[in-house]
Amino acid sequence: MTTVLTYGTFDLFHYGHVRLLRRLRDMADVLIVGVSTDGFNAAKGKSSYFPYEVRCEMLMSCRYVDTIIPEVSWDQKRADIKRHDVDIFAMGSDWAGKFDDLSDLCRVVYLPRTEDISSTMIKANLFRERAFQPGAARIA
Ligand code: C2G
Repeated sequence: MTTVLTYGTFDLFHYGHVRLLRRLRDMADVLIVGVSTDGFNAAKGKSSYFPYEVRCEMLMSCRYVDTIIPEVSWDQKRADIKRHDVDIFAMGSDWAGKFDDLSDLCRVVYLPRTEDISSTMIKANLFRERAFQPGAARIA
């Protein structure tokens, strides 16, 4: 059984995320996704529109995702790879080369990003159309 692991914020879940997750799931039997917590995002200098729990809820609804784990630090990847017996660590190509140090533990691959879509782009376009007010998320 082949296990693949990836990490990300996955805010405003969009088709760029879906196409990555689908390709990853096609490579393996199990896809584990490390979702950045709100606290870790702050450490990354990122803020997400949806809170961690909602981002996890949307990812768990995705047919390609088998397991979700919290991503709380840059340094947890080695331990996660060992704990979950990961065969492949994979990220989109915007991270190319950044995690090659993990190649002593498992295969490391970077898949081409989907062009012309990102959470930042979505927010910028909605803001420009005055359809997006920062902090407007109201989770029922
Ligand atoms: N991605 C993609 N195509 C896009 C947008 C994103 O393939 N159009 C990929 C990214 O390359 C990444 C994953 O989707 O592999 C998640 O992207 P983000 O949510 O932006 O995650 P990021 O902030 O890059 O956090 O420790 C790693 C970090 O947690 C990654």
